Order: sequence, then structure tokens, then C-alpha cells
Amino acid sequence: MKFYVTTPIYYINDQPHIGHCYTTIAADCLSRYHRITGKDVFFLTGTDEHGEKIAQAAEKKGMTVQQFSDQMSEIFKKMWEKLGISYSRFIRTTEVQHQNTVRQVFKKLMENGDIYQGEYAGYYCIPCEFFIPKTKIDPSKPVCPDCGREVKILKEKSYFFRLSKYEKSLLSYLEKKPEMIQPPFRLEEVTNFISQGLTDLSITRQHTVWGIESPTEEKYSIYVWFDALLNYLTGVDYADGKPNKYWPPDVQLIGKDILRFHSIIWPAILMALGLELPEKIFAHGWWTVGSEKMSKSKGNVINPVELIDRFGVDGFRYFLLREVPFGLDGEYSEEKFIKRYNSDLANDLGNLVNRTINLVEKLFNGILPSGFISSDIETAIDSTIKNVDHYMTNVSFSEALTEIWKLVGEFNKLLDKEKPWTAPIDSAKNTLSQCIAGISIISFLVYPFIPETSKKIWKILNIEESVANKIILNKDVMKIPEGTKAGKREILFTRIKI
Ligand code: ME8
Repeated sequence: MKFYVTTPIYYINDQPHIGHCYTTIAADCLSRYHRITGKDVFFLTGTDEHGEKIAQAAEKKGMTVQQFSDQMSEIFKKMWEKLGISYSRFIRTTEVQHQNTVRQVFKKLMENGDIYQGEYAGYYCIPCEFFIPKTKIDPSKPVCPDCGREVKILKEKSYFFRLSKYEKSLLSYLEKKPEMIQPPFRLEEVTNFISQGLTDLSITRQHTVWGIESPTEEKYSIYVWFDALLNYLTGVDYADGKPNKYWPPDVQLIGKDILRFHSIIWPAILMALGLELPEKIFAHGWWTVGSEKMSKSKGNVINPVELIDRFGVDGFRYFLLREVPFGLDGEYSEEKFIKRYNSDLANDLGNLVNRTINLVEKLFNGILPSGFISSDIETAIDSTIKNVDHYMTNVSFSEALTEIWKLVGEFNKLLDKEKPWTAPIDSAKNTLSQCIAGISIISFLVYPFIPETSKKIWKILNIEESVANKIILNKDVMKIPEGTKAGKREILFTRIKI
């Protein structure tokens, strides 16, 4: 079975911040989970490099836009490398293949009659790269209704995408398949917006030079959002009207800020092209500082590099995926970060592994006890695997982690109850045998979330990484061969002093 997951492609006018990391780590976690459950995964991410905003940022730096884009897309790639992001393809909208896709789609929609020529008269917000109709703005104070920043007036010849034509089809599609919009509480916002009436969308600009050229006689640059949304088609080699075997996307992750583009314009374009719509478009919430959205323009961003250097990649990934149910907003604070790190990672998981291995060394000379598992523990493991699968199918990272941590708790409780350090040796062997089996299954369950930690545990359990990478998640991973010696031990997490 295939699994196609995407992130937004990020604007490169500035450095990646926690928000960008959040969506990308979430997509990575889904990809890793579906890989270890046996699916053929395609994970697309990349950078959105056209538009006025980017051209302005390059000018400020005194660079050509091309040089600037090359440099900034590398910065994003390096960040993903640092975070262990296992993408299948990194797309840049300045790539030739993507430019061809966009022109091909433009031509096809013109032939269909879904793109026509007219004149745009209204406002344009550069930071949002969005056209705003006159009716939405007070002319005495022309600011963007979304971001509150100044807008500019446009009156120019333009090509339009016939968005209004898809109003009814979109509504009836959502009635039949409401689960396309996730979390479910976002659906109403989308259907309300469509029901208020859709206007055709201007998809060219006369004067922006940094954009894909329209395939029309008189040249225009294609509107950056029309260009950007089509990256999801370029990613699967859309050519001659056909995407490859990964189509349609199974999960498209976005922030709630760009839900309308993805739940209205994007499906309408796909309908116009006669392509299947995505299975799920999941809009997650915002990370805020205080009550303000974290964003460069507000100057309140937390630097991810600093956090990674202090708490490790896995500390960072764990916090983002565990702290807030995916879909809701979350307020960032260092205090919350440290609390989560100390209690869940250092205390619960770190201690379980540490205590177990110390005892294995002391009582069994480092040979990992194996073979015994009580029916209670087996039932707990079965239900964890089942529940984690349910939550991961629903893109509920925090809930999946909560399930896994319940199992971590079971093993800590078992140690506390059975006290293998004072128990007769046969009983100690049974207890530790179960803990080792448990640690093994836990190392696979947490792998999508904190892969570096899993690798450290595999070393301790003497499981080769190359072997582990081929394992499909199931109970067989608990079977540690008789007589296996514990491998190299590394401290998983060191408690942070406050
Ligand atoms: O919108 N909290 O790019 P962008 C959580 N190029 N997530 C956040 C966030 C925050 N405070 N800030 C940003 C664009 N994000 C377009 C997308 S797609 C065809 C084109 C994340 O660089 C979140 O995923 O502004 C959000 O949707 C995305 O970054 C916006 O990135």
C-alpha cells in the first residue's frame, strides 16, 4: 500500500523557525510510522521561491533573487538534515520540472475554459501574497483583513481561474466526504466560506518579474499561490495529465493559516483537471508566544537551532509532538519544555532503560534475559499497538505518545513491584526478561517520534540498525535471541536542572 504525505512548501524570505519545523517533523513522524508498518511512502517537502516578498528579501540582502533562493533553500535543507527529516523529495518552485508543470496546467485549464482573461481591480497584500476584493477593505484605511499590514492597489489585465464554477461541486463533495478536512471542527469554517460565494481568482500579475511566465502570447507572471499549490503535482511527476502511482495525497499537512488555499482553491483546481482529491487535508494549530502567533514579522520567534543544541533533536521533536494535541494551538515556554523533557524522557523512558540495563549487568553479567512474558503484559502490548495505530491513522501524535507512555509506565511499575534487585534470581530473570521485551517493542513504537533514541536503544539491545530498519512493527520484535549480550550503553536523556 502507498502513502503520500506533504508539507507546505515554505517561503524562503527568512530562516526556518519552530512553526516550519513543527509541520515538517509531523510529516516525518507520519512517514516513519507508515514505513515501519509496511507502506510504500512518498514524503514531499520543499521551498516556495517565487513572488514579490522573496524578490524584496533578496534585494535587501543585495543579492540576485536566484542566488538568494539557492542560499535559502540550502538553509532549509540543512535544517531538515539536522532534524533527521526523511523526505523522499525536496521540491523547489524554481525547478524546471515544476515550471513546466505549472505552464502545462495553465494551458490545459485555458483550453477547458477554466482560465479566462479579464481585469483585476482591487488590493493586494504582499506579505500574504493575496488578492483582496474592494468590498473587504475600508478605503480610508487600506490594510489587509488577515494580517493587518498595508496593502497596495492593483488595476491590471489579468487571467482568472473560474473558481466560482466549483462552488456547488466543492460543497457537495464535502457533504459526501467531510473527512477530507481535518480536524473535523475545521469543516464548518470551510463550508461557511464557500457558501458565502466564491469569486474567480486572479492568477497572473503583470509586473512581478520573479515568477513563472504564463504560456500566453502576452507574458505575465503566474500568481505565486497558483504556482505553489501545483508543487504537489510536480512532486508526483504530473505529466501528460497523469500523476504517478502515489496520487492522490493521503495526508496533506498545513497550518490553519493556509487552510482556505488548500481546502478551496486547491481542490477546485484538481476538479478542473479531473484529478482525484486528497484523502485528508489536516490543518494544525499555531505555536504562540504569550497569545501571539510566533512569526518573523512579529519578532517573537524561538530559534530552533538553540533548542536542538540544548535539548537534542529528539527532545525537540518529542516536545512538539507531545505537548499539544495536533490541530490545537500551543503556547511555547521554556518551562513547559523542560518539564516535559525531565518527566517523560529523562524520568519515565530514560529511567526504565537505565534501571533495566543496570540490573541486567549486575545480575546477569550483561546477558539479556529473554523468553518469559506474562499474559497481562502481552495484553497491554497488544492494545498499545492497536491504539497507536488508531491514533496515527487519525494524525493524533500526542494521543499516540500518551498510549506508548502508558506502556512505559507499566514496565516501571513492574520493576517497582517485583524488585528484581532483592528477588530470587529466577523471579528477577522473569521480570527483566519482560522489561527487555517491553523496551524492545517501545523502541520501535517511539521510532517515528524520536528516531535517534530508538537507535541508541537498538545498540543496547544489540539490534543492528540495518536489521531494525527492515523490521515491520509487530510483536516479533520482542523476541530477543537467547544469550544476546547487551551492547554499548549511552545515556538517553540527562535531567535538566532548572
Ligand atoms: O504559507 N505555528 O509558507 P510559510 C505552527 N509558501 N506552524 C507554523 C507557524 C506557527 N507559528 N508559522 C508557520 C506559506 N507555520 C506558503 C505555503 S503551500 C502550497 C505554500 C507553518 O513559509 C505552518 O505549516 O508562510 C504554516 O502553514 C506554514 O508554516 C506557512 O509557511
